[in-house]
Amino acid sequence: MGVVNVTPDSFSDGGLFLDADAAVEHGRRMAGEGAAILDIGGESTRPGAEPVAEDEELRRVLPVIERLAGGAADARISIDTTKSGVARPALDAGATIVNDVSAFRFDPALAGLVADSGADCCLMHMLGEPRTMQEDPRYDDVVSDVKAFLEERLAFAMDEGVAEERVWLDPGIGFGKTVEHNVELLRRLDEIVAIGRPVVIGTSRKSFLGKLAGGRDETQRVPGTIATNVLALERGATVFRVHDVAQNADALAVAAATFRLNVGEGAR
Ligand code: HH2
Repeated sequence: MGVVNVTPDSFSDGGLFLDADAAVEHGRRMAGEGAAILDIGGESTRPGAEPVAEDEELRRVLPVIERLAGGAADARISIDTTKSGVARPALDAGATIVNDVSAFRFDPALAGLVADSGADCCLMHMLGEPRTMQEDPRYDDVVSDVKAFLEERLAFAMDEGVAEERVWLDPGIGFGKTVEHNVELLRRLDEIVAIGRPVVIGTSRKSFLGKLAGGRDETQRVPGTIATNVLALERGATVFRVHDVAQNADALAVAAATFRLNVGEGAR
């Protein structure tokens, strides 16, 4: 899953793809590099971010979705939003996945929209909201707490009519988590996979990778991103949300071939 941030303020690529032509070209290139999904967002969720009004968010993403879904790229289109007022036109324009970092908490009506449209959805864990989530995050046990949250949100989605097989789950790396919380979630990701739904993982360029590697800035976090994605693959994740598609796709292809070989040998 390649990230297309049509925003002025995203944490690692804010402003680079605010222009629709640049965003479409970026999406087209990532699809060529192997992204099966393009995740298009018009609102930053970085720690401390202020909400973006619905009409502004729509103004940013809709022209990009129309062109990428309309044949500019050979990939499925995901709309990264928490608002049904943005998701509805995006789905009408050809998006087939709704990626909601609030897991239907901010706009519960989004669940019914997803149900009616037959789209897939990704429900992600976040502690509270972006504005305050990094202020002293605490858990009893981060993996058990995140797992319980995702199970509850899956049940809510199904109550609202979303088919179980349409739901993907994401532990929300960096969303109200310390470095230790992020590492623990990755180390025990198999416990989230055990819920039984596809697991999405989004570590790409995030600050904990910079801290663990001795203070790397956003542009220097590709090796750390790859390390976490290979570990997540081994623990059962199936969707990898990244900014640097070519490098991650190569690493995951090699890792996947190696894991398959191990499985085969074990079976003989
Ligand atoms: N992370 C970000 C945004 N959306 N969606 C899912 N499912 N999982 C994630 O980990 C995730 C996400 C944050 O990254 P980015 O879009 O690059 O930054 P910003 O929110 O500043 O635009």
